[in-house]
Amino acid sequence: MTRLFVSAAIISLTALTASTVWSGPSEAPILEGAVKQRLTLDGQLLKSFPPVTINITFETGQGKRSGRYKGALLWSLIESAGLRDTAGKNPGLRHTLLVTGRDGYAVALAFGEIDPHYEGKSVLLAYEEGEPPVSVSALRLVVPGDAHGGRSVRDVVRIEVR
Ligand SMILES: Nc1nc2c(c(=O)[nH]1)N[C@H]1C(S)=C(S)[C@@H](COP(=O)(O)O)O[C@H]1N2
Ligand SMILES: [Mo]
Repeated sequence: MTRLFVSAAIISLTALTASTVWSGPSEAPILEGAVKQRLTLDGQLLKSFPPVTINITFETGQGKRSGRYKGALLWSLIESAGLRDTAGKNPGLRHTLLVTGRDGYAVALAFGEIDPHYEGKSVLLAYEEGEPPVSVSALRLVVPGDAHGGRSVRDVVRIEVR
């Protein structure tokens, strides 16, 4: 009797958790803007790119943070989406990326920072590991070389190519 009650409680709890956590496919982060192909940044797409792991340390208002993050290179995503603007000299260098978190916090990166022909920095959209841990539903921007954590956007929901 008790066991039945416990399993019923577990089943209803599971159902409740599932309905609370499930936010639908339209809620997945997106990459859009001045690109040929808008991307839905779900786990399947992110894991289709070669995974890159990076150790970073940055300063925050609450002291130093260190973490190891695994994710997809932002450059791979941009290459896959394709820049719409192909006119004139070095079109990429005119563009920026605006990365926004669920809370509206937003930071900009320059195209030239991540383009392998220029600074070629391994900026990641991290979906595994990290502290606090990231996941495909709580992506984090990882910007190696930044002294402060200000550009390490938590819970990325949108990347706009401008
Ligand atoms: N979405 C979002 N990401 C954010 C912030 C924020 O307010 N919102 N603050 C940034 C700042 S200023 C810092 S120092 C780091 C702090 O990282 P932590 O929250 O993991 O400690 O997060 C960055 N990422
Ligand atoms: Mo910060």
